[in-house]
Amino acid sequence: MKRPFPLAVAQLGPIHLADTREAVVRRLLEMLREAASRGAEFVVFPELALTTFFPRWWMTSQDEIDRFFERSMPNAATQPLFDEARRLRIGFYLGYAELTPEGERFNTAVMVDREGAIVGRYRKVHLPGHSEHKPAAPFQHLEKRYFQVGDEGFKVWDTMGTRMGMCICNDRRWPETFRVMSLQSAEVVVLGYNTPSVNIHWPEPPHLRMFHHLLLLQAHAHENALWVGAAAKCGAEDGFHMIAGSAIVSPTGEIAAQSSTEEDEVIFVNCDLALGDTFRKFVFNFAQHRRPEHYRLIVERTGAGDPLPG
Ligand code: CDV
Repeated sequence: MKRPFPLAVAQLGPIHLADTREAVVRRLLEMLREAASRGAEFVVFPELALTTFFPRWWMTSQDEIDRFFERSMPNAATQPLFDEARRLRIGFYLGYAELTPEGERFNTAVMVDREGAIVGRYRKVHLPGHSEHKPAAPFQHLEKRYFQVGDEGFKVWDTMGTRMGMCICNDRRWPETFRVMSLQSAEVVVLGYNTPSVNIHWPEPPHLRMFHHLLLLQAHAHENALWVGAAAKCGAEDGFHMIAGSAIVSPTGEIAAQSSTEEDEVIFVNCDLALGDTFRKFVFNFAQHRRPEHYRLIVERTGAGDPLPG
């Protein structure tokens, strides 16, 4: 029997430094309404969805840094999104920079239910980039400077008729992210991302950025028998290009929907959660077939010579 979970992903085109939160929220509202009109009951917005991807900028003034952070959620700028979600009976995932009352800073996402209430919060664990200034690089990736490592792990929430987990951008490159959530029986994992097309650390061929992004979503969806909804912020933001490729991926590992632009765009799939049940029953049946007692690190050293590193 089918178990429908009508899911939309709302990709954002660029948000420039001069754009206000209010202008961005108007774009989010438009996509929320489109998602609802297409029958979606949950919509995924990107990572750091309220501002430009500010870790590309080296900043030393605390005031300048602080203006990219939210001190509360919802707040005056985002309240209309929560109100509209409640009116339309549609939940959402929203990424933003969180500044806590204690002065901690996280790259955060919240899960909001169809009542417009926050039911879950995730703080990004795998922070890419660097913390020092790289003046020779075309742009910076200063997540390690502006954020702390998330301190709440990878939780899952029973909400809106499914069990759902969250992660953020670079987390999607790590098998542990998805496996920890699937070990807690997640059926859906949602995430947002800002992925620069240029790698500032080595001359990576540009096509690999999109290839790895889709490869990882597809592999993790299948090997964990869950649906994945991934939302890009993309296009030339402040003149720096980021990949698009927002996607909804099925537990088969197939892409069920993918964005076709580098602008604001809604994609939609009426996901069947029963498809995940099938793979969890017959292939990735952890209770029957997983063998954690054999997943030990064993390096056998034979013969003469220098010991292996590590
Ligand atoms: N925002 C990110 O986490 N971006 C990284 C980039 C730096 C590689 C990503 O994994 O897409």
